[in-house]
Amino acid sequence: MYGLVGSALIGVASATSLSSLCTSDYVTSVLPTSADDIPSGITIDTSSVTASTFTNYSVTDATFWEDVNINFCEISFAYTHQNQDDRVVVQYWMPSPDAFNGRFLATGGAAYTINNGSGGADMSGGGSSNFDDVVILGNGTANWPAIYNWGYQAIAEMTQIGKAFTSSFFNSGDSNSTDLYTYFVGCSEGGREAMSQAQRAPELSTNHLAPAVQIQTHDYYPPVCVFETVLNATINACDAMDGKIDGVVARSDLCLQNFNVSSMLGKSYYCEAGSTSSLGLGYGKRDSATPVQNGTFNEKDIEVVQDLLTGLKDSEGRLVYFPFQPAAGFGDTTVYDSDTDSWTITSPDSNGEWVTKFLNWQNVTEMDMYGVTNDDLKMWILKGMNLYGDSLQTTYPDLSDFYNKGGRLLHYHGEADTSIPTTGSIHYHESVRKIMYPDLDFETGNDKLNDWYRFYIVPGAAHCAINADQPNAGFPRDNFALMIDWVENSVSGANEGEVQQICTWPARPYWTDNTTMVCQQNASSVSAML
Ligand SMILES: *[C@@H]1O[C@H](CO)[C@@H](O)[C@H](O)[C@H]1NC(C)=O
Ligand SMILES: *[C@@H]1O[C@H](CO)[C@@H](O)[C@H](O)[C@H]1NC(C)=O
Ligand SMILES: *[C@@H]1O[C@H](CO)[C@@H](O)[C@H](O)[C@H]1NC(C)=O
Ligand SMILES: *[C@@H]1O[C@H](CO)[C@@H](O)[C@H](O)[C@H]1NC(C)=O
Ligand SMILES: *[C@@H]1O[C@H](CO)[C@@H](O)[C@H](O)[C@H]1NC(C)=O
Ligand SMILES: *[C@@H]1O[C@H](CO)[C@@H](O)[C@H](O)[C@H]1NC(C)=O
Ligand SMILES: *[C@@H]1O[C@H](CO)[C@@H](O)[C@H](O)[C@H]1NC(C)=O
Ligand SMILES: *[C@@H]1O[C@H](CO)[C@@H](O)[C@H](O)[C@H]1NC(C)=O
Ligand SMILES: *[C@@H]1O[C@H](CO)[C@@H](O)[C@H](O)[C@H]1NC(C)=O
Ligand SMILES: *[C@@H]1O[C@H](CO)[C@@H](O)[C@H](O)[C@H]1NC(C)=O
Ligand SMILES: [Ca+2]
Repeated sequence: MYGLVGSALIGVASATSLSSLCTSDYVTSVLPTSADDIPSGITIDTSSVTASTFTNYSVTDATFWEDVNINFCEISFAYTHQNQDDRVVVQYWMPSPDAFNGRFLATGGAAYTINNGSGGADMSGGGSSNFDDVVILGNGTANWPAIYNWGYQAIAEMTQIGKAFTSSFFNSGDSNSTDLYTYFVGCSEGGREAMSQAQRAPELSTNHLAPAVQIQTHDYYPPVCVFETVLNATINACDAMDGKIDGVVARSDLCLQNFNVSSMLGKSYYCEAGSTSSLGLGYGKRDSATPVQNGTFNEKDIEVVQDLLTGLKDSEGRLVYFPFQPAAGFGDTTVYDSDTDSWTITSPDSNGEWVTKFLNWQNVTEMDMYGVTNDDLKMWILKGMNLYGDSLQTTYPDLSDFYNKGGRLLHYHGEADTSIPTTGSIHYHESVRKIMYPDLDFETGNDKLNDWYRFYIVPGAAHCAINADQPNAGFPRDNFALMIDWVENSVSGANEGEVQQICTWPARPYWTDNTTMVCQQNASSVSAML
């Protein structure tokens, strides 16, 4: 795990006073040990402390931060849980005392790591920070302590220990850990971690397999150029629907209502040999040995594409999980197999492990997709929700505790995410509104909710990233600064409902004269996104 203390936005100043505190002796002397400060049953290993000073460290091209140079002391130490043969390593970055501004920030991980990996969290005693390495103890035996650790406990502990440590490290006399503003920033698995804290405070990984399985169910494998051409045509057709021609589809709701892929029947497609386009292909395997793809859209191509655009359905046609937005792309689709000289579905990669290791508790890394059906996916989705309902799942909608403690949640989702459908986040926001404000209508309930939990759809953004298919679309890298303003300075009023050209859900953007954005709300647009 990995925490960053103070602001990432500090300038380069007074590294001297920092280095005088950045010694393992000093850190060891201020480790929190009081039972009031650290979680019950935890013992910090006082001999495990490391401390090193970083001066003018450059953060560039980061997903969540603007470029910045910072000074900090990188500190790590280990702790154990009573009667458990484990060892957890936490890492914190401390700013110099004059730059410390009373904030504690925890950051999230991605995929099967609980953080960036740099903290080297060892969650089970097995010496690995990758959760898929430790989730089972052997065939048929789940590693429940590691599952709960990963689910929410480790982040909670890192935060509680980190806040107590921060207060004693700076030893400012008038500051204690409850005086610190506490933030969490994360996306993807890191976003799940944020939600896990707000709710006590899993994404349905099975759904990652849906496009490939749906294609297999049709037993017809369109060349990947078909999907690319549909994506390009959709972006072209829907770009102007938001009032601004910029290659960004900021109104996928209108796109869904007004662009019909069947209009592409009989149109031609062409992709050069050997092209390794990244367009809309998710994280699937890419075979650079693809031949020239030159053809015309037939009925089968349209049928498969329509099926993917309308989401995973069971054998009786009932919707199992939401589709991606149109103009997002299709996730993992087809790939050329030069051995058989034919098109086939992509390899499930790490998403298959969710089924083999997490659901079947089998020590298998390469899942066999042959014969897997839509109904199998449905069964696995239900099994995952049942099995991990109180550990990994983050759909609990009652945020009363979080709200009562003054918590504020800023939640966003790329409109062109092809890893996790945008609609999943909208549904979560909706479920919180319905549970927290059951007697208020949609409009009034959302107004109340927006006082402390705001949801933003980021036009054109991909999965926690900018989008090569819609290059003019931005990705918010100033969220943390906005969050600080909202929490500490109660920003609202003048710009309420509009933050840096993003509308607060359920409003959607529209550019009236090609430059001026307004946030508008239409019943049909809301229902098209839900
Ligand atoms: C910090 O590093 C940047 C390059 O990243 C350099 O331009 C700047 O001069 C450095 N500042 C100091 C104080 O060394
Ligand atoms: C995050 O992890 C990557 C890969 O392990 C590493 O190169 C990078 O330096 C890490 N970033 C930070 C901020 O620690
Ligand atoms: C799973 O299999 C791998 C490779 O055979 C082995 O290294 C690992 O120890 C096994 N893990 C468990 C939990 O059995
Ligand atoms: C810590 O700060 C909180 C909030 O200001 C205060 O209520 C509490 O008494 C303080 N605790 C200690 C041990 O000073
Ligand atoms: C789709 O559009 C991109 C960007 O303009 C282009 O590079 C690519 O060749 C197009 N692909 C197809 C199949 O038209
Ligand atoms: C908006 O601006 C772009 C770029 O200047 C231009 O191509 C387009 O025609 C303008 N009008 C509309 C309605 O998008
Ligand atoms: C798209 O057009 C086809 C053929 O005209 C029609 O069957 C289908 O219902 C349309 N789909 C939507 C979502 O309007
Ligand atoms: C694609 O195939 C059609 C029909 O076979 C042919 O007329 C056309 O020239 C081909 N396009 C390219 C770019 O090779
Ligand atoms: C665990 O299960 C897998 C899949 O059935 C099998 O290949 C492997 O040999 C098993 N390992 C042990 C140690 O039984
Ligand atoms: C959506 O609502 C706005 C007013 O908020 C209206 O001007 C616009 O025409 C509506 N658009 C659609 C597609 O209904
Ligand atoms: Ca546009």
